[in-house]
Amino acid sequence: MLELKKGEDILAVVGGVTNIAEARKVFTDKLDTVNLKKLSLIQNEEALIKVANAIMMGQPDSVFINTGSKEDVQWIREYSLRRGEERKLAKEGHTIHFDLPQDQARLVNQTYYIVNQGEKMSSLAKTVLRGEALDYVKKFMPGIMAGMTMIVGFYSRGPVGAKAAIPAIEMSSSGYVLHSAELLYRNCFEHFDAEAKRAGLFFTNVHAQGNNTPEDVPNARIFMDRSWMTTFATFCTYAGNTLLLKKGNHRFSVDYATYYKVEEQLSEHMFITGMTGPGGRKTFFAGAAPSGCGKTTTAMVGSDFIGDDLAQMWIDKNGVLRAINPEKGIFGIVEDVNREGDPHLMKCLRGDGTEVIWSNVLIADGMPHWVGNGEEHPASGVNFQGEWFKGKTDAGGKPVPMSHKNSRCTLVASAIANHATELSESPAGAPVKVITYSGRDGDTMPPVWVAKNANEGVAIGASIVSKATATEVGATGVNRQPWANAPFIPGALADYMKAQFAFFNSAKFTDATRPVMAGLNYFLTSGNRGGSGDKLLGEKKDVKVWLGWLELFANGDVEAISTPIGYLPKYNDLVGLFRTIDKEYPRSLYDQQFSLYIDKIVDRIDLQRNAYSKEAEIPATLFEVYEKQKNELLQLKEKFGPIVSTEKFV
Ligand code: SPV
Ligand code: MN
Repeated sequence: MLELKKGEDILAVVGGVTNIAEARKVFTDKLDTVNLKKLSLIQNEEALIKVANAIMMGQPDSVFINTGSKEDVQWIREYSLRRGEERKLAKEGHTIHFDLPQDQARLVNQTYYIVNQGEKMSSLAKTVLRGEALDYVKKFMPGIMAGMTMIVGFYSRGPVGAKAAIPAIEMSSSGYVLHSAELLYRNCFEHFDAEAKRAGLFFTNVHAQGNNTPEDVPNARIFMDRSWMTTFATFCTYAGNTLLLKKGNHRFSVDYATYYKVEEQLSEHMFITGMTGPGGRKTFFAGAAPSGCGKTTTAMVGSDFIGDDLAQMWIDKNGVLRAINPEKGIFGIVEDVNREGDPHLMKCLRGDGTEVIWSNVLIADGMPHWVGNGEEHPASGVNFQGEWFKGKTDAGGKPVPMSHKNSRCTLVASAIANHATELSESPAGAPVKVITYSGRDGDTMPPVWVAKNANEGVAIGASIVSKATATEVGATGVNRQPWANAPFIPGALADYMKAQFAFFNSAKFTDATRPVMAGLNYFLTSGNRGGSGDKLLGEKKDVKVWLGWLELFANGDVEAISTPIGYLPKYNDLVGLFRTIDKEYPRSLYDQQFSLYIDKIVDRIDLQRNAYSKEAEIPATLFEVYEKQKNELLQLKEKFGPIVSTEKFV
């Protein structure tokens, strides 16, 4: 359940501005004539009252209205440099931003949904009652922007006019946050009023870093007020915690789709990319993967890359699934980004002409360096922890890597050579034919498998697992990662799942347009498949083969092998695809990758079934899919033993 505008609007309570006349008074008192004039172009009263309340709460020394003009964006860059939030690097347009050592990833233990008494939430979500959140904001946020400028930006999460695009306001005392917003989101200053009217809502984000000292970080909070679609972020700078246009507003979009747009829209943690098939045909994919599991790399393998993190989807009047990227840039992990696996991205990072904000990498002689870049490494430099030198160890004697595992680069997506810029900006969205779900699964599922119907497809999404990654502070162990979206699903998982079943079974799809739904897994290790050691059975660039095979399958160009878990590729079809990436593909490797390891799969089904049994009101369909697959797998085992190669199915 989600009831909008329920309970007190914390921003309004603390700011104290209740009507447009008061808001205008705040503006004449606090804004200089230039910024007052800029703001006069925004007429949406609700939005203006939000801005006035943020000013009254934060008490900045001045307010800067960012219209997205060249001059305004340049002012933001300079403000960030002036305040030391970013520093210039040797390459033109490159800067470095360091987050505090305590603030290198999403602060999951300090991130809360603000809820009203009695609201049902995801069992994976941390919540705080409205009253407690109000107490926090009252205590820590009044005057938090003193001595600083509050920058206000108006953005569209998606191409202006697209059915699933929602506008948002970002207000922050950080130049780095607004500079990042300019690279990652579409400034829609001129269209904000019209977009807020068309969409029927907008999101509001307020961030203040305070003094940005390690002592403050324990007081940091990332609050998302579901009912008022407003976020508050304090005492931190990591963009995943502060630029809440990204994951904060993604969570609101998930909520909105789940409760207000059932069967109409989905909001997913997915890349969007296009593959070119025979005869130049383009087939578009949207794919989920948990944070830190190679989503950016997969997206960039496509010939027509659109987005690497988020997707807003709907079904058009012809029954075609459409997807837009709410973002226009990349906030990508750089560890292991190198020329071999990520040639296009590397060209932007090491070439000239692309504006890049680096975060938390090593800087030596004005150049950024990071682990896994495939280059010579400097003997020393400066990173987020200060001086670094080869052989540096921590207090426990453990080697200190030169860059943080979650160090990132921020740049516009259109700088990437294979970016489909025109289609990305089209409000019609990209026509998506294939949905993929992947995790980080060392021992169970094959590299690619296709659901036989929408229900099995939803079950694949519900069953993603992944090892903990460096994108969250304090996360360890193996995690269930439903739809790779679980950290961003505010409401009950059952509600989200119902919305998935409703969407993918929608009668608006035809047999020809209903998307193919598939699982992907690049993380099988040799040791788990009859070999030895932790070595992966594949390599990064094989992604192109798995997506390439799905491209052929989705267009009816190849037949597949029917198994209890879904359709698997035939060996001969893969051999040809491997040849396109200059690789031999031995039959023995295929057998290792695609034989069904029945005990493992059954264990996985049991793990998921047990976990979901504890969750209230999960649709019976999920358990039916698990039950059917398990029974068929056990029958197979009886006939052929615990490891069943694909030959057994012909
Ligand atoms: C992720 O961790 O999934 C990201 C970066 O895309 S963050 O903004 O931290 O969410
Ligand atoms: Mn992400």
